Amino acid sequence: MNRRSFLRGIGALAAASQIPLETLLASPATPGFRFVDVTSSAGIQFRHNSGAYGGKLLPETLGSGCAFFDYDSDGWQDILLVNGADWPGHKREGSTLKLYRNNRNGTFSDVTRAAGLDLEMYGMGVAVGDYNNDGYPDILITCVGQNRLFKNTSKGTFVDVTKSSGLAGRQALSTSAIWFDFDRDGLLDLFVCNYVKWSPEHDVFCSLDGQFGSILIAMACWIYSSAITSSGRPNTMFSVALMAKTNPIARPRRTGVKPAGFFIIVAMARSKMSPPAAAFLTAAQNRSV
Ligand SMILES: [Ca+2]
Ligand SMILES: [Ca+2]
Ligand SMILES: [Ca+2]
Repeated sequence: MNRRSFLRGIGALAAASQIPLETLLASPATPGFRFVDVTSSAGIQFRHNSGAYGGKLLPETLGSGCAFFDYDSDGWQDILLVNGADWPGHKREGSTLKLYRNNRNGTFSDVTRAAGLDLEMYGMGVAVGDYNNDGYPDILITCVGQNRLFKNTSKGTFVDVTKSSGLAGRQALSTSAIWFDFDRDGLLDLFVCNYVKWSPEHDVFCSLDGQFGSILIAMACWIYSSAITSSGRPNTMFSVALMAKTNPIARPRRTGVKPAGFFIIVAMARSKMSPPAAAFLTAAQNRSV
């Protein structure tokens, strides 16, 4: 139910019951539970760094994601927090991902450095999946620039396999990603969502009066199908299988900026894909227009 439907329903209920609308809206909800902020007492000390220095760059308004996952397979959920970074030429504090290990008593310990994840990158999101089927979850960090894939060594550490996995050499503003078995071969494949073609040089300031503005161009999403080699590393069998028709997604108007972005996803080789793959593409196309 969206907000409009909710308010319409509340209005109808008020009219039918003759209870003033203000009274209904003011009534406290009783979901039967409540949340308590335990961030500090749990040992989580994390501050997101957007890198903002006054340039008001687009990625500063996005990100970043986080994940609950059991990286050491001890049966207790651990926490990974994605971080941004300082922009080139505006170095200030330095910031990295943060991995917190569950101490099994309501507290967490920062194990970022011990896990080999004390790395700086402008992260957007994270997708967790055991791509090599060894029972230990691996992580893909979507970034501004180069996305990063980290393989879980099963010894409490991660190694960067971005290059050996075939994911290197692609710069983008990637937002979210998902692991799923694209072709039902038992091995997780990877779908990466990209936002728009962006660089600091092309980040034009938009004003509400329409005097300054830019047109952002949607960027193709990527899909990777992996096969595990004898070394346990994934092999990218094919990469770009989708293309996005470029569209202007934001225009300055005199009354403000109206986001009107959408992707039109087209299968480039639909006829060569398995029925599940073609069905996925059809669904993606239907939902994205
Ligand atoms: Ca754990
Ligand atoms: Ca794994
Ligand atoms: Ca697969």
